[in-house]
Amino acid sequence: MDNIQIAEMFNRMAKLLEFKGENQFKTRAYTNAARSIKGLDEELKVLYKEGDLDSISGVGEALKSKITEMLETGTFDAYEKTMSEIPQGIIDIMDIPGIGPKMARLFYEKLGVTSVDELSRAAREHRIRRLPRMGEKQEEKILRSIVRLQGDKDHGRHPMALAMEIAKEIRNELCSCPHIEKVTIAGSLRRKKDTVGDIDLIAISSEPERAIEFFVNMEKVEEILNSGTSKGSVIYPGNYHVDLRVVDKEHYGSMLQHFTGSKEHNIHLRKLALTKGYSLNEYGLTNESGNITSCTGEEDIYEFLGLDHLPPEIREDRGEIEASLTGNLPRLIERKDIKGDLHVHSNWSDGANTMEELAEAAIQRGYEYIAITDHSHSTGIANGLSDRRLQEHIDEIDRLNEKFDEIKILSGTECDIRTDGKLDYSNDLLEQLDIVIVAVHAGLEQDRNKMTKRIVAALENEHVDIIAHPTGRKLGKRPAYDVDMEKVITVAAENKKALEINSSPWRLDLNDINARKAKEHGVMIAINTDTHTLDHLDNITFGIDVARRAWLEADDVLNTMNLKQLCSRLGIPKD
Ligand code: DGT
Ligand code: CA
Ligand code: CA
Repeated sequence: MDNIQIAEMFNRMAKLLEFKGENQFKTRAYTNAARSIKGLDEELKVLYKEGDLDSISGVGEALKSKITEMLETGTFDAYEKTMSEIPQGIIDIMDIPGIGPKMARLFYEKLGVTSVDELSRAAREHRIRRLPRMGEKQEEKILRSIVRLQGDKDHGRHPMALAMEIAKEIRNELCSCPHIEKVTIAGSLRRKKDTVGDIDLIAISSEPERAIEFFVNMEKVEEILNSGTSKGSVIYPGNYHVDLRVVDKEHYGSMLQHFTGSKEHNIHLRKLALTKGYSLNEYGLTNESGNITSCTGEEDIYEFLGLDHLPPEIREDRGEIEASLTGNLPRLIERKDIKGDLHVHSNWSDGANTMEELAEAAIQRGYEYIAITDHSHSTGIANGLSDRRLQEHIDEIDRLNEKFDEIKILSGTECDIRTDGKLDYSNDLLEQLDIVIVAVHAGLEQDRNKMTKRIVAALENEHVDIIAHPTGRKLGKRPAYDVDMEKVITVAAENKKALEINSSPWRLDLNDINARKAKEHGVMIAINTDTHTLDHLDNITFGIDVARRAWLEADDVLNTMNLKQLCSRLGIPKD
């Protein structure tokens, strides 16, 4: 242990004692010692080896013996004992910035709060503000800290789209190895989870050691973490942790099934196998007499268990196994179901391309329609359109529609929802548009109540069609703003508005959980790209990934409608 680690452990001990309500002298002894240790020039472990611990000042005898204990064992008895007396959830609460041991104790004693989730619920139910020395401000601050903390949990994870690019690059290189027959992407990346912790690959080879050797020696590998006889792990540029497992043909199916996960899905499958008298692991199904049924394809396992070959995107143990057993599996949406893109920016605001270029690109993708939805004037940096320019925008689209027969260009806006819930354009102006998307771009730090009201107000405007990126999150950059999604979904359902799955790899907003909730409430989803340059149009696949993880079928999605159906839904006059 180095000095910093020892000092941190003392600080932590002081917090634990304070939570327990021990006297101040005892806690202060620990914090003072921690401060002295941080100020030392020499490493304690060196002093200890030289028998010189006595030379440090500001640390009493009792604490010096605890330092010795730490240097010898990595911890000390009193610390372990105190830790075991306090629930982990309370320790997590004390680690939230702005919440110390005293507050954690107050929440525990008055509200029985023993975890971050319980604290979050108490704050949302306004039970915190009623406590002594607390108030509305404090309560909001606590909620914000929790939200931020949850955003930080994503740290170290990678947006799926970026990881996919790296995974494909590695797969291609591995395929050039003469000892490797086939490479498949597994893990959360195969399930298309919005962020992934690492990249998991499975390879078929009859020479596993040589395959692993090839893998760990690839040119771009920065660090070899593990190089074994059937698996290897490396660090790849961009701090990607990559795992490769090598397997013979015979076990490929069970290996792929196992390492695709999710863990929860696998646990459920294993239980199901047990009810049939089999145990299931990465090598296949084993019966009571020890006979292994190896599975060359993963569909063999599902078939054996009486299940459909479940799409990887829904393997999360969120009801997919039950749905398959009862014949209620959804027919998940596919790329070919998409008939157009409803959220696209041109160079009239902050997009890079002309409306014509966008229309051409949409035709190339086989679309029936594309909506040009430039920004409104609040987003000054995005060159948002004034009332007058919006009018010209509409005229320009009319002109272009004369020119193009193969595609319908819808005139739209991505209109700001201001902090008070009002929209940037008047109803008279909105009425002239084919499609109105609204979005929150500023005032993201508003409290839950205000933010929810703000979005609800927009949903209640008769001209609004879609709420774009409804939670405002940006992966690895900022968490969702604080909004009551249940309420937004309910009001969207009442007013027959659609919510967006924004396909930008950095947004993927709504996420899978919220999009599924929306579907369950009968809310239509629009899968949009929010295109700013032509290649963004192809991000639609990432939005479809989210939609599939949300169990969406073609009928749940607005832009699977053909032009005629869409016009009738949006109330666009036929011409
Ligand atoms: P990640 O990497 O955090 O985005 O998520 P995954 O799902 O890729 O997790 P990872 O890389 O730890 O493991 C890959 C798969 O291996 C996982 O989805 C299921 C399987 N697996 C890993 N650990 C366990 C386990 O303890 N039990 C079971 N049943 N399966 C596991
Ligand atoms: Ca993984
Ligand atoms: Ca892994």
